[in-house]
Amino acid sequence: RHKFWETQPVGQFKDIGDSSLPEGPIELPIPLSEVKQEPYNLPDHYEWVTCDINSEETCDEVYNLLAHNYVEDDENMFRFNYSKEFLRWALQPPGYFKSWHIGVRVKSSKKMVAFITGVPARIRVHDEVVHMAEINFLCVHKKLRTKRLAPVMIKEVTRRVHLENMWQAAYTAGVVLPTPIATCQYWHRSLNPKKLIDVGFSRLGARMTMSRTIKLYKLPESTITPGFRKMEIHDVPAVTRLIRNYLSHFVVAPDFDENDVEHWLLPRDGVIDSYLVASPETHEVTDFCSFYTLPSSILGHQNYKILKAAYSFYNVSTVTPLLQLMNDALIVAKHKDYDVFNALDVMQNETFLRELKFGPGDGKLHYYLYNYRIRHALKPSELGLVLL
Ligand code: NHW
Ligand code: EN5
Repeated sequence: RHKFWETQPVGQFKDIGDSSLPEGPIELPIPLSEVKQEPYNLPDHYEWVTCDINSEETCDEVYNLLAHNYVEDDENMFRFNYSKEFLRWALQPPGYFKSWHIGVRVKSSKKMVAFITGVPARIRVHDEVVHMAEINFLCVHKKLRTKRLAPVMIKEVTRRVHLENMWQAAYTAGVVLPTPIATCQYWHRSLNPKKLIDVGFSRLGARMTMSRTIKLYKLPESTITPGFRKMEIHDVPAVTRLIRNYLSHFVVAPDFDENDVEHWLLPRDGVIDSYLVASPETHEVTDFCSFYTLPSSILGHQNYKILKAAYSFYNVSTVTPLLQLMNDALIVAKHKDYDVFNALDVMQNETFLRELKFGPGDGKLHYYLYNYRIRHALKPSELGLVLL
């Protein structure tokens, strides 16, 4: 069934439920001198390129490949449209390796036709902090599909990760592969219901009119929580303390230090938004919420070309109820003209989704680890990790 994945050090379907298998690495590291030193072979006429995402021209090419060939929903109505600024942010966290930003070009024309990336991350699994690669943006041009190029791309990124002495990876996908550590549900909160219905993202509910629907999703003009404000650079130490403590409660979660928090959570226009509440007495940060910006192209619509979506990222509440904190996040997102606010049922998100009028989407997201076995699949609420 899975000619490629059956050959890889990942949990196999046949092993599900086998409690004799140990938790942890499936294969042991080998000496770096024994890691294949040359790139894998590509079909004739194609060549590997290491992408300099800081180059305007390369970033444009990657952006265009993804904007036309990356992930679509199951009915091909929407396609992710990651912005160039977002790609630069996603691909250059502390300690990133340029060699993990891998393109494939046509030799003659130099046209970019495939892409895959890794970025380094420390991810804790139970009590073990593992140095991993987060793999994302695997994309093969529509005209080159089903020619088994993806397995070559995956093997090549694996080789380049090994060359940096890392042996595990984390990734998510909308498709089922051997074998998910968790399966999560996408939820959607309408902010601009009329547009969402017009473009086919959502439907008018039974016994609902447009005006009743607009009223249903109405939000207050301004945020409710006293002291709710944008995160600033001087907040990094306090946010790091808050988030580290919170993430320690999940089975799988990133091990963020101050540099990671500055990179991943400090606000960047049109990329990442973060808000917090600080105690006026102690100045300690008690509550935090964040969302990233990922628009989708609307495929083949007369009037609308882009759906502006916010995706819930990391949220922590210790004083302000999470429900109220997330309601304020919705109010901010509405003000900033997002059409929809998306979230997964990870961490404690289930405690606010229904109450804040999120509805389940038609998409699922499966989480995977490469070369690390977990004995039992996790509930979404045991996951403290959000990938972009
Ligand atoms: S998930 C988004 C993936 N991208 C898209 O869906 C974009 C649109 N689709 C495409 O571009 C986020 C193509 O359909 C792709 C497949 C390129 C997906 N992950 O070349 P073939 C990520 O980026 C397997 C993993 O003929 P294709 C995460 C498939 O099961 N494997 O197919 C990426 C089959 O193997 P099997 C996937 O349609 C994580 C083989 O590919 C997959 O032309 C990568 C068929 O290849 C997916 N999303 O191209 C893994 N989709 O065994 C990282 C299909 O079943 C692992 N396949 O025969 C860790 C590496 C690092 C380790 C470090 C120690
Ligand atoms: C790796 N970083 O299917 C990511 N999205 O539900 C790669 N559905 O937007 C993996 N089909 O349900 C990505 N509207 C996997 C996801 C791929 C994209 C995807 C789903 C997630 C999605 C929308 C639109 C469906 C259009 C037809 C959806 C319903 C919204 C409704 C709002 C009102 C309350 C009920 C729900």
